[in-house]
Amino acid sequence: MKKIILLLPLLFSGIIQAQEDKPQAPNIVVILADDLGYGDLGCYGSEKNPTPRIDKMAAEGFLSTDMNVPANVCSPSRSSLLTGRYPMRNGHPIYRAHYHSRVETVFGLHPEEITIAEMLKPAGYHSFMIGKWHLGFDIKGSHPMDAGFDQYWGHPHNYSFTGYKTSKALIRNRTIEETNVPFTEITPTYNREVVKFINEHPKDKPFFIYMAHQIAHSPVAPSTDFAGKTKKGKYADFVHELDHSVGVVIDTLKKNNIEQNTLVVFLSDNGHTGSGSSAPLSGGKYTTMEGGHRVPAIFYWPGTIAKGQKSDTSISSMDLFTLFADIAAAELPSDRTIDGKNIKDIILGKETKSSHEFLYYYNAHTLQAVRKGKWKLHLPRTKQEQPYWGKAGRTMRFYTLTEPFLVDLENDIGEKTNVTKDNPEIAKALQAQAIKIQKELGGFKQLGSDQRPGWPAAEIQYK
Ligand SMILES: [Ca+2]
Repeated sequence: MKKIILLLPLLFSGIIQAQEDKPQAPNIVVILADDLGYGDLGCYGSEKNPTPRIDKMAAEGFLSTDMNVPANVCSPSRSSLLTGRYPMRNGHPIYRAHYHSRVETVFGLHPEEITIAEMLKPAGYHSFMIGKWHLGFDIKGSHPMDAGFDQYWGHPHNYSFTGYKTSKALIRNRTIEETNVPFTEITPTYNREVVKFINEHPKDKPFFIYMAHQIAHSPVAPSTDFAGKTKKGKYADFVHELDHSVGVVIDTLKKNNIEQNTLVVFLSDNGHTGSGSSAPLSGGKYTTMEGGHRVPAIFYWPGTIAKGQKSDTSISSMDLFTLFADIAAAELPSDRTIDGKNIKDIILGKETKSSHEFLYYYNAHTLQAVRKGKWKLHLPRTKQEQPYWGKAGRTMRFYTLTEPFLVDLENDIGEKTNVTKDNPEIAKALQAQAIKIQKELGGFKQLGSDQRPGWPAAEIQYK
C-alpha cells in the first residue's frame, strides 16, 4: 500500500508533464477577399492600390504566384475551399444569384460535405466565421453553423441579394441582429468582431477563423474612414480598407502574443471585376482564363514560415483543407476523395514540385480547360454550355471555341498564342485527360461517377 501512495503523485506529475510538453495546435486564420484580382495588390505589382500591410505580410512570409481556385465565381470557389474538393465533386458548382433562377437559390452546401471547421473540431478547434457565406445561408442544413462553425457574424450574401429577411442584414449566429444595414457599415463590424474574438478566446484552445470579406465585390463603397483616403479612386480606397483590416488581424494576434502560433492565409475567391486588375494575366471573373482562376495568396506564420519566399509552384485553394489537417493533427476524411494536397513542405520552402498533376478549369458544369505544368489546353465550347462567360462583358476571347487552344503558360501567361500545331502530342494527352476526368467529375449534361448532384432543399429558414 505504501508503495502505491508514493507512486501516485509521481504518476500524476508525469501526466501533467506530458500535457505541458505537447505543443499547442496552431490557430488558423483564413482571410478571403472577394473578386480581388491577381494584379490588385502592391506585392503583385499594383501601382494603384496601396496595400502596405498585405505587402509586409508577403515580405515576411510566403507569396504564391501560382495559387489556383477551382471556380471563377464566388460560391463554388468557397465550397471547394471549405471542403478541399472540386465544386463538381462536392455538389456546388454554380453560384447563388436569386435573379437567375429559383433553382439556384434553393440549394446550398450539402450537409454531408465535410468542411474545414468540421474536420478541425475533433482536434479541439473552435471555429468562427465572419462575413460572406454565400453557400445557402437561408437554407436549412447549409448554414455555417450546420457546417461546423461554432459562431457566426456577418452579412452572409452579396449586398445586392434582395427578397430575403437576411438581405442587407447583419446576423449573429442564427439571429438577425440588424436590418437594412448600409453597406459601408459592414466591414468595420468585421474588424470589431475579429478583435473581440481573438482578445477573448481562451489561450489554451486553438481557433479557426474564416473571415470572408465583402471587399472587393460590388458595390465598390469604401467605409467613411477610407473614402477618398488614397486619392487614387474608390476602388483603391476599397482595397486599402481591406488591407487595413488584414493589419487589424495581424496586430491583434501580436498584441495577444499568439502571432507565432497562428497561421494566417490571405487569398481571393476568384479573379477581378470592374475596376480591378488581373494583370499580367488575361480574363477575369467568370472566365477560365488565368485571370479568372489564379489569385493572390499569402501564407504568414512568423517563426515557422521563412521570410521573403516567392513561389511559382502550382497550388490550389483546395490544398488548405489538407494543409490544415496536417498542422492541426486532425484526421482527413477517409470516405471520400479530397482533391487538396498537403502543401506544408511547399510553404516551408522544402519542396518546389507541385503535387497537382492536373488542374481542371470548370465554368459551372462545363469543363473548359485542363492544365498540366506549363501546358494548358482550352477545350472547344459553345455559348449554350456556359451560364457565366457572356455576362462578364470584359473579354469575349475563348467565349466560344471550335478547336482546342493549347497555351504554354511559361512563355505566354497572357494566353495569346495557340501552340497546338507545334505540340500535337501534348494537346492530345490533355484532351484524353479531359474526357477521363469528366467521367469522374461530370460535365455539361453529364453526371460523373464521383459527382454529388446539387440537392434540392426542403426548407428555407428566416422565411
Ligand atoms: Ca467572388
